[in-house]
Amino acid sequence: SLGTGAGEVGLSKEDITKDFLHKLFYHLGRVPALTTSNDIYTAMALTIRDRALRKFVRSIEKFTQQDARGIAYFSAEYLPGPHLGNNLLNLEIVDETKAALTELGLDLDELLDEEEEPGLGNGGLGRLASCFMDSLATLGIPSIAYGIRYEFGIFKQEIREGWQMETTDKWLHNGNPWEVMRPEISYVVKFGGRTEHSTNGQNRYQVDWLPESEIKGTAYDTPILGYQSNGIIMRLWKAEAVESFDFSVYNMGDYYRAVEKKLRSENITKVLYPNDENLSGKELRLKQQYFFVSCSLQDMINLHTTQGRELKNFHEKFAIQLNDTHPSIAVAELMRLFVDEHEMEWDEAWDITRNTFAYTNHTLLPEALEKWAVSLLGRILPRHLEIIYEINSRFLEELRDKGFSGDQIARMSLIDENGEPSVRMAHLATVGSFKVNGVSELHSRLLKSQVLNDFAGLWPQKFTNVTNGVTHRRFLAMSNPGLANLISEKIGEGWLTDLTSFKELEKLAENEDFQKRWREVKLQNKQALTQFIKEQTGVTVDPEMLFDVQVKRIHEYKRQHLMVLHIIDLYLRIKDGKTENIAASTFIFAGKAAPGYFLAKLIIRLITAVAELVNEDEEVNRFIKVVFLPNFNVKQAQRIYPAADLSEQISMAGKEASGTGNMKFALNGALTIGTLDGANVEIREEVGEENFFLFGQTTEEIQQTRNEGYRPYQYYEENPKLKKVLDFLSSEELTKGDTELFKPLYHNLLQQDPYQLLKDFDSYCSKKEEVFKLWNDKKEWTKKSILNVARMGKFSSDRSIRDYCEKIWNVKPVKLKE
Ligand code: 26W
Repeated sequence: SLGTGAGEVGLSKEDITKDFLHKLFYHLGRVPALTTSNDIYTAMALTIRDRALRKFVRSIEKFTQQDARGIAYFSAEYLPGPHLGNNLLNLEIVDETKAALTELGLDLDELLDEEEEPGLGNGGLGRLASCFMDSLATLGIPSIAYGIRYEFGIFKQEIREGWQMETTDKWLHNGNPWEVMRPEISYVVKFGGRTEHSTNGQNRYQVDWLPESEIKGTAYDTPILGYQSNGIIMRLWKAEAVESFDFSVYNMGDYYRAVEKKLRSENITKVLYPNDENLSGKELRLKQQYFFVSCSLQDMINLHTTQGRELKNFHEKFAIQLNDTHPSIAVAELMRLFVDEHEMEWDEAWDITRNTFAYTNHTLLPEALEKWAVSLLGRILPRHLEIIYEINSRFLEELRDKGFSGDQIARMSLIDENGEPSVRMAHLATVGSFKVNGVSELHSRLLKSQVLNDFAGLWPQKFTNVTNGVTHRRFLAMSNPGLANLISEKIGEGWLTDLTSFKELEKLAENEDFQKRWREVKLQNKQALTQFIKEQTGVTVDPEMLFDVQVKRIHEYKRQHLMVLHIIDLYLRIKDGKTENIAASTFIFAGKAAPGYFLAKLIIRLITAVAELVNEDEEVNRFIKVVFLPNFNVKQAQRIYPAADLSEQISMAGKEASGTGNMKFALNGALTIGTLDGANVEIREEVGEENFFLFGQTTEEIQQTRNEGYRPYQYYEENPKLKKVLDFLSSEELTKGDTELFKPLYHNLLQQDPYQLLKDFDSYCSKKEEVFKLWNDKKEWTKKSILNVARMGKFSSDRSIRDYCEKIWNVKPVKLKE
């Protein structure tokens, strides 16, 4: 027997040094004198991965052996960010590793800089999934994170002549030391073809799916550690060709055709679709979704049955959380596996299925609600379409029995018959789940009153809220060590596992010494960002200025251009010599635009045009500077949040489901200027309205404005300041002669203004005046900053996960220390 296998991997400085040199020599075949910085990073990553593996290697077995219910998180996206620093923190060996490297004449920060992050997500939804993994691991909840191992993640963004350019993200080009390939864990997934219905020997109605093609999915496991705790597994599937007869010796003549087929199979997990909040209806995307869902469900059934358990207990052993509708085809797939492949009766299978899934909705935007054309779905997944029809006909029957009207039934149907018939995935997820949740109080309320209103009437108990959270370990302890150390010095380190203990900082909010040190930390962080900005953009900024920041995906509803309108107003004022009430500010933007989203790309172009104008004008750049940092990602975000003074959360009310950047900024001591949207509402409630810059219409007021027949042109005509700012969009000065450049934005705002920027403009500008005023009162500003941090306890993802445990999964967090 191999026994327990490997010997111990120690955590002392000496152990780390020894293993590091060992990896460098035996794994990479290098001697210390002849290494590249990537070799050094890789050797250290492998050294730390061994220690991570040590923690998680038994967690899959534990997962199935234990009696409690395990959680499978299904998400098409993850954004874990760099692993090395976080793993060091979680293993509590930052100092040891630093010391080991220093002795070798190496620098930990340089190593951390080498790591290329897995960009396996678009934005908020993917990052939330990764924050949840951190908390699940820390809280010791048996769980698996299933997803897709995209070979190319979210594109890299470059700025050329002011425009966004996309290049492919070859994140695997130097190998990936954090993952373990599991060739023995693989499943076959079918596509296309037709079904055959028959009655078999035992008189059982049997459906066989005769697919057109088959693809193999192989597991790649990455350990995700918790703080002072074991880890969980992120299991991502990669598509490969099955070793079918195509590859057998009998078919040598067709070798090239076989290879082509293999290449086509591997396409499925090649690239992440870079659209957020806008569905493209692409066949390959449906295939990706089905592929990862089928592999994951087969894996779970395999884990379950190899433990000798019966499928009728499946829902007692597992809850599956659907991260938006992207994995919602799982409802039909689990039914197919139960009924067709495991010969379960429909009613029993449906019962188990509905008690297994829970669905999180992340958006109310109509253009983001997934629908698949019946024709496409039927061609790729013919059996699933039949199953969806069967689920639907039984569901609509139930509605008829309950006396629902024809209109209501048409609205609730899983099939949308308006125009091209399509499957409404949110309805499938809702019908197939035991709980449905939104991601902030406001969003959950709107979900019930708008998008899923009829369903909330039918099943009020099914609907609940779990407000998002963020891991304060990555987004404070790791990325803002200055502030973390200052806080720990005052209240100890208990906050690492209990963010509510930050309450104790309240009593220090007016302490002048503490305030001074608080400001020193912020200034240091701003100096570091200043240097980064210089490296990335060539722009020199002054860390003494107010750092006013908006970083997130570029989208009209998020209203980056509202911030730009205000900057233009400042520019015009400065040019007019009216500089009295302006606090010297650096405006920082970052974020990617979906490659096919023209107006979003034009907003980036607008920011870069304003930046160029402002930064080069000696008269103006003493007062304001504007920066667009290219290629926003987790790694960059970790540099930005600690250095921000003001956080811009200015979406049109009712559109941002939650936001999570808002939490990361406030956690790092930025004050927020924001609308009553998403989790802003709850942040303001927690930090106190006097410590939050609120502006703009409420969701209800927005609705009312629209109902009354909103005419943006009227605001343009009646407000001379706004008119000047908007007209400036086509000035020679801004456009360098290309006066047509921003016309599409200009017309959009004057004619439709779907996100009511013009209506909220005045309210935003006057709030900015208050910001400037407060900025000049250092003590008051610092006090509010401290109070913001002190009152962020609610927004740890540990709290979110505890809420999921209690309100949805019905499991108890039990932290198993090793
Ligand atoms: C079909 C294309 C598509 C792709 C991704 C549609 C929608 C998405 C995501 C749901 C977009 C997303 O990331 N939503 C964000 O989710 C965060 C986590 O809950 C919230 O904080 C953000 O408000 C929400 O926009």
